[in-house]
Amino acid sequence: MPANLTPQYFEAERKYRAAKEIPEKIAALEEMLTVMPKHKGTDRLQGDLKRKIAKLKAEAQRKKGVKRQFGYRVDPEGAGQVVLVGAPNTGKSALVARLTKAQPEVAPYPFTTRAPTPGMMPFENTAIQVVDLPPISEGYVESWVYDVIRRADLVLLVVDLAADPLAQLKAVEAILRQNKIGLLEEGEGSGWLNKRAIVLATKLDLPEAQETLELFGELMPSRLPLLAASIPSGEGLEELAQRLYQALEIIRVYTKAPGKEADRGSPFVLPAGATVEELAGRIHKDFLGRLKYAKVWGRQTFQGQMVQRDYTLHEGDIVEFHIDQRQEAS
Ligand SMILES: Nc1nc2c(ncn2[C@@H]2O[C@H](COP(=O)(O)OP(=O)(O)OP(=O)(O)O)[C@@H](O)[C@H]2O)c(=O)[nH]1
Ligand SMILES: [Mg+2]
Repeated sequence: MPANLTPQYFEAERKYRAAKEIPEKIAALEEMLTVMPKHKGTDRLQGDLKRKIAKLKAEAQRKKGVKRQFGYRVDPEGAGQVVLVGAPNTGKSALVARLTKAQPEVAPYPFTTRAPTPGMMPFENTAIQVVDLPPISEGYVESWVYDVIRRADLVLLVVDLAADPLAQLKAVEAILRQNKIGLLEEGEGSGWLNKRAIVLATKLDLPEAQETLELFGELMPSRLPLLAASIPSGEGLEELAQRLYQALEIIRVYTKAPGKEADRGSPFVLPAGATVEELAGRIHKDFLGRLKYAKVWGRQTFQGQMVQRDYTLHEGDIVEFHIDQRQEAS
């Protein structure tokens, strides 16, 4: 059956071919789909267009939060930002693909990744952002990679149990040190930045990985916590999520209105040691000015204890704010 495509369709198709950005492409494809005659003869074409749209939407989603401007920048999202740093082919992209909905390219050869890919890893009632990065190696590393690492909350240093994990760790650590990022030594001086890091040894499922892990554990600098995992089997990944959360040094707190229950599904995430005042400020600036006191339910307080604005919050606390009802500006 002929498709009987109309001039409007061909016009939309022309727009699609001319489109440079993903949103324009999606819009043109959607227009093609709308103006196309719908009958048996166009079933196949409709299917093709829908698939193309779905693919572009997925791509747009992946690129969200990544800004390209003299390199890249990754907007932080969720409870904390963890960057994956390591030698080529160690499994960084495979890990992001396994832990999140992001789909960075995974390949059995080195230097696959060229741009950052963030993804959100669900953790209990919150999510941690994990960012796939290009490898760090003796060869050329673009300077934006170091900028992304500097801005992150935590480094996950990925090494490969099928290679020489100790050599990889030393090499990566040395390159970062040359770029004034310290993982092991607390360096000082202008531009120097010490970053918290956890080491993850991957490919625990491969033959002799267990022996390599034991040896590596004895030889590696003991300052860094060491975890191991198999990405295909998922072994060790639950513990990884727990340890990442702990290492981010954050707390989840909840708010409630007087006489109502707290919404346990959506925590506020704050740095450990944050006060009632910081929580109020996070909610609204005006709120902060009018805050009189708060009541806190938690393990460190008796239930509904009245506290002042400088009160230090703890993981799981529920906070009820009491504000000055007068509207006058302070
Ligand atoms: N058996 C096994 N293979 C793994 C594991 N993790 C990663 N791989 C494989 O190792 C290869 C490299 O994985 P990638 O995720 O592309 O590595 P990468 O660190 O992102 O590599 P670059 O982008 O080059 O830095 C792929 O063939 C993966 O399937 C693992 O835990 N076990
Ligand atoms: Mg990669």
